[in-house]
Formats: sequence, structure tokens, C-alpha cells
Amino acid sequence: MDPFVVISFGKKVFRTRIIRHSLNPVWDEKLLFHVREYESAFKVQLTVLDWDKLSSNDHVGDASFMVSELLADAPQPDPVTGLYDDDADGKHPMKEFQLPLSTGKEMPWEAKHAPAITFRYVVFIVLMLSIHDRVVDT
Ligand SMILES: [Ca+2]
Repeated sequence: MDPFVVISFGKKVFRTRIIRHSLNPVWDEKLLFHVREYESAFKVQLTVLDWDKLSSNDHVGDASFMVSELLADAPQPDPVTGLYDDDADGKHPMKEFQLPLSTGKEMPWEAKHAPAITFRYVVFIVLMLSIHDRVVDT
């Protein structure tokens, strides 16, 4: 199989590279989602496909999760100051998440292997504040 993954979130669609001839692919690709308030109720859909040079790609399996499941891990502001700690800068370690891949029942390989897809993620808040010196013409 020559798998790749299509990841969709709202109207955004991402696609990993194809890994040739692998049943245990590791993509190690980074994806950055900007989640707006109204998007926190959205689902992230992962579709694994088997690339095919000659015909159309074959469907391998699907997995999905609610983005709110990950947002539950978002750093919380200090209740008094409303500010975030230094560890809210996205440098803290990634968490791992594994999802079973739901596959077509008629597919003999999938029925035997119960494949799962694993990803790591980190949720962070980007706050950019600055105070500028104004350039004043004198
Ligand atoms: Ca193929």
C-alpha cells in the first residue's frame, strides 16, 4: 500500500505526502490549525487513502475527532490576572492520541489488522502584544 492521509477541518483540507510501499507509515508532518471560537465545535476528519498510479486512489479507512477534545487541554489563564503562564507558549511536550481506523468491512486486510492512526498534538495560545515607539516627525 502507498498510503497518504487527507485531513479536513471545516473548509480547510490538508494532505500528507505519499509513503511508498508501507503498511506501517509514519508521516511526521506538522500541521498548524488556527481554531477560531466558532470552530471549536467542528470535527477533524482523517481519511487514509492508498495512492494508485494507474487508477483512482483506494479508500483505506477513516477516523475523526472533535477539535473540542483537544482544546480541553488548552492552557488556562490565571484566574486573577487573566494571563497565561510561560508554559502556554507551545513548548510543552506533545500529547499522543490514537484512533481506530474504521474501514470497509469487505476489505480482507483491514478485517485482520484493526489498524489505528496515531498523532501527537499540542494546543497553544498565541498572544502577541507590543508597544511601539511611534516615529514622530520633528
Ligand atoms: Ca497503491
